[in-house]
Amino acid sequence: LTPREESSNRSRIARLRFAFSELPAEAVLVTHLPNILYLTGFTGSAGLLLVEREGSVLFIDSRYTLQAREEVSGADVRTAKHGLLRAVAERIGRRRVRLAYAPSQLTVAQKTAIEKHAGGRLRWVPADHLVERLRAIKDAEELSLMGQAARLSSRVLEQSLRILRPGRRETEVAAELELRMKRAGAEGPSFETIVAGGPRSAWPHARPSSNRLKKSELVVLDQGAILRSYCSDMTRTVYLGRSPRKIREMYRAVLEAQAAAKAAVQPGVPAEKVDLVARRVLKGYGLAKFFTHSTGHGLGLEVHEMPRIGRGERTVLEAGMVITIEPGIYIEGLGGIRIEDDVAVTAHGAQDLSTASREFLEL
Ligand SMILES: [Mn+2]
Repeated sequence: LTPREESSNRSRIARLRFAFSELPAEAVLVTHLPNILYLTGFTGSAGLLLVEREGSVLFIDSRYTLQAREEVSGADVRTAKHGLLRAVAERIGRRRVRLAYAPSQLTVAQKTAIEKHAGGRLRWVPADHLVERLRAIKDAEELSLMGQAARLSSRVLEQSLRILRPGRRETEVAAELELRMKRAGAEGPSFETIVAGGPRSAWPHARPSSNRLKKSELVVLDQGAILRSYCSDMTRTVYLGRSPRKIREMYRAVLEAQAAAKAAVQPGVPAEKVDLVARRVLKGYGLAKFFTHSTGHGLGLEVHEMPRIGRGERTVLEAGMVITIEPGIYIEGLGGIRIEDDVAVTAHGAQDLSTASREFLEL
């Protein structure tokens, strides 16, 4: 742990305290693991973080004692003997505590177990997104890591194009992409790699199947890597063989929509505006009805996080956010075209983190 990492965890917890100082609460229970990672550095698969006005305690089980000693800073670590929920409840004890929690990240069973073991003077204060709002704005070190993750994905995708040919199974290509990511230093894929050929490319979230790629088909490749806990997410669409003009025109329309959406990215702009700009371009080509998902999403420790770049999303873009811009069109029977990049919001607009070529490739 570097001194810089230690001080950054402390300041993140300090910012969380500031955020909940506006709530009628003495403490926040953090249950969502990516939030715990963000605040303390802990990468384990189980833990609960209690942030109080004065101190913070991360409760773990004995599997993680050594790991937490190495990873955690900014919070005290306690190894719970009789379960994490009971340890949290015992810490609260008979005190009269108003405890903030995220309703979408605590089950009814967990809540009941804490109540059972606490002294009965516990009050719950629902508060979603306290940590997620902090996470949406990346610091310089996070931006640097995300740039590296995006470049890694870009290189892996470009290098893997040469194995794309008729006869290859979708699963085989996906496995190759994931292997290359790890060889390039990634911890793993940030989601199950999508390789979808022909009519299946019209399924925006197709899982790779045992189908073999065929000549004269579109292939959508959507992949991301995790590098030092940060995700990338990038999509390219290629054609196997010489494409009909209609497909090339559709590709150009999607690329134009993506460029227009990127150009609309500015601090102060509501996220829904960026989505609207992409949609308007596709509308001009009569393709808007085939664009069936949002234009993008925030990216960071999780592959989907705040803000959503879609209809009705009023969140205002701020410098330091990292988002995807990924318009796509999906036509039943024919296939899909999606072009996705990761961009950082800067004072001067969108800065591309993904570096792979966006030119339409006919392989
Ligand atoms: Mn995405």
